Amino acid sequence: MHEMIVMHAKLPVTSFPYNKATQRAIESKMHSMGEVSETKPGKSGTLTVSLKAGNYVLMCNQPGHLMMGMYRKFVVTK
Ligand SMILES: [Cu+2]
Repeated sequence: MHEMIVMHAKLPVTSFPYNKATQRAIESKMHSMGEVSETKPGKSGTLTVSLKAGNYVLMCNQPGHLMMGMYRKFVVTK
């Protein structure tokens, strides 16, 4: 399973608050803009968000997935 979270984040992913035991970013210490929760293989989900200009990361926070590289940084400009 995977999930997709839109996170407002200026820090690099390697500096995110992180729980090594669960191998997940600590979402309560971050600023999520919305997410598509755990989705099974072959299934899809949708999410609509309004984003102000800034730095964001689209990421999966299933155990280990973030640090395996399952994210993409993007910038919203005016
Ligand atoms: Cu994943």
